Amino acid sequence: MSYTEAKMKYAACGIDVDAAMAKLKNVPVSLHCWQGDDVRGFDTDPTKPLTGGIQTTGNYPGRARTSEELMADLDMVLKLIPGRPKMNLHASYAIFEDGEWVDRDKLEPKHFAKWVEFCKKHKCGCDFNPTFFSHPMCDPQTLSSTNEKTRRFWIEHGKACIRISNYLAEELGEPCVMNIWTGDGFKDIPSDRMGPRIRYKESIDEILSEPYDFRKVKPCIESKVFGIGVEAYTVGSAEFALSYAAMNKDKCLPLMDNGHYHPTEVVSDKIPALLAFFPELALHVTRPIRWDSDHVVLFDDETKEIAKEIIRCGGLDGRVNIALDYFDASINRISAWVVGYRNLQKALLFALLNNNDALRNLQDEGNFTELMVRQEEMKTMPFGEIWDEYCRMCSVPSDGEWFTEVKKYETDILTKRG
Ligand code: RNT
Ligand code: ZN
Repeated sequence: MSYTEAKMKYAACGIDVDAAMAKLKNVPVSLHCWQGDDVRGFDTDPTKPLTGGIQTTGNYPGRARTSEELMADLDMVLKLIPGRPKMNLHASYAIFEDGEWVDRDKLEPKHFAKWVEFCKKHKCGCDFNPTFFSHPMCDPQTLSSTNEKTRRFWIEHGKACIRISNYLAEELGEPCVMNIWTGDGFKDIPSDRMGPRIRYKESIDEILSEPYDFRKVKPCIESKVFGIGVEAYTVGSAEFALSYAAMNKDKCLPLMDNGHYHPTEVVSDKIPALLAFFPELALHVTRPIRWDSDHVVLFDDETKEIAKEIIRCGGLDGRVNIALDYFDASINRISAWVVGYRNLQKALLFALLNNNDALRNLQDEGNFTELMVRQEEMKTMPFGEIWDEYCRMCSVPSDGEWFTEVKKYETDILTKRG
């Protein structure tokens, strides 16, 4: 079947394929820098393990060890993904020059000047994240620590990150979503569940007291259910994060990571629930297998359902800030990046290719028989043809073409890294 025939099939269902592709092409979706180096960053000893309850597994060759290597890898990734990527950096990816080094509480915009250059080259905006993990000042708590020195250090880090986010937004002319996530919590049953949460709350209050224009810098509060080593109690739980965001709607957004809920809960269902109250929210799209395992995003049912809800709720018009968040060290890292990003694009395009008004009407009329029939029919529409055309339109290789380029890059570059 040709693209034209496929397009006609969609048109017969009342779906405008051109409009769908044109829409998606302009939606920013954040590409997380941390898939390229197993979340290690450049500001601490690279031989130290990851902390904060997150974990990468695998030692596939070719991990980026320097900012130059990471940027070279990202150059490659950006050639292979359609749509409108936005960079997403962690504070630990600061680039120090001429032997300079400062700790996280002293970071400045200039430490991200090279990244601004990189984003300008790629004509993309940039999101940001304070890094409250994998650092000697984690005691192991950060913003909820009882040690005032520790807590101050991390508050100062958060404030520095607001200033850096502001710099990124100003330089790149696109809002910067700044996500606050900590791994604070306990391995075993605590005797005080409230104290850490009060301290966490007060710390975030202090961070957000740093001046910023909320239209340009968008701090987010990400919740979590548990992490490795903090199985019994998470300070920034779902209720904590959501309540904080709800009580401070003029200052921050809630962020949902779909790996951070109990296994039968789905973020797709939470999107409209939150959008009934919040003008805007943020997402980390990932793939949990049994737990927050951060596997590469696939073109699977829940990813499709998340995409559908984003679209049905008008999320593509600025209400939903979409980002990827996963890290697999057991396969070619560039391929991991590209597969996940392309799959999220696929899911969004697939979701755009629905006659949502007609389907909503069937539900509203109580016509559940036809609703089921129509929804099932959409699953075997000639989506592949439209996807190929979208890739052509975005001047990136189609499925079946891009992997050859990654394999060549692996042979020429990645295997030569020690
Ligand atoms: C961890 C959170 C958090 C991190 C990144 C690196 O469980 O999902 O978003 O993955 O900040
Ligand atoms: Zn996340």
